[in-house]
Amino acid sequence: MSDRIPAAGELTNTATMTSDRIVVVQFVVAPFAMYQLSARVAGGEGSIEPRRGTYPGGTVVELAATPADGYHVAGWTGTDDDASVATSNTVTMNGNRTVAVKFAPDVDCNSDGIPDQRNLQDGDSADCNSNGVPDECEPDADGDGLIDACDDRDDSAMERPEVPGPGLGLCGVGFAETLVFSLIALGFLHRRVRRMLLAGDRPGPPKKRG
Ligand SMILES: [Ca+2]
Ligand SMILES: [Ca+2]
Ligand SMILES: [Ca+2]
Ligand SMILES: [Ca+2]
Repeated sequence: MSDRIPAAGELTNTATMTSDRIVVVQFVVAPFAMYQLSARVAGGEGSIEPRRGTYPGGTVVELAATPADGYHVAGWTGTDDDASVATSNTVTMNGNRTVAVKFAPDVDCNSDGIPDQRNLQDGDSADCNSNGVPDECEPDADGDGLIDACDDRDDSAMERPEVPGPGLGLCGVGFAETLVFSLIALGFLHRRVRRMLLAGDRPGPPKKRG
């Protein structure tokens, strides 16, 4: 027998050895917490399972959303991953939980006949800013193929380097062009000099005798 009867949950006690003592401790199974889940569809156009339930603390409950035809998952609240736009999600029951899924009508902004959400899920479209809109549908002001939301450089103001015009100097034209031009000029000069020399050899008009 101990010196005193402990309160429930108390972990220490004493036994004063003034005589033989027999001490007994008793354990009981602690009651574990049970929590309530309530799940709903915000705004309709589909369903969610399970709708409700009672679970031991720490249970990870699988959630499955089923959108109506022509709708897709637009977002979740109260789940382990509210950023998800997938039809499945989880909620960890560390307390009473209320979760909701929201559906939105399918959009086909890139006009390929396939809902854009599926384009993104299938990897046929990129979504660099993670807004659920295929990037080919978003503005690209400078036309470099990178949408404005993901483009940190405006290339529209950049001027293309000027193409040099034809010139006589080596800085304006290439070496080959300069060489060809020089040869043509040399040929022309050669012909000119030759004509001048030939003209000098010709006999002049006969001189009149005085
Ligand atoms: Ca599409
Ligand atoms: Ca996007
Ligand atoms: Ca751009
Ligand atoms: Ca750019």
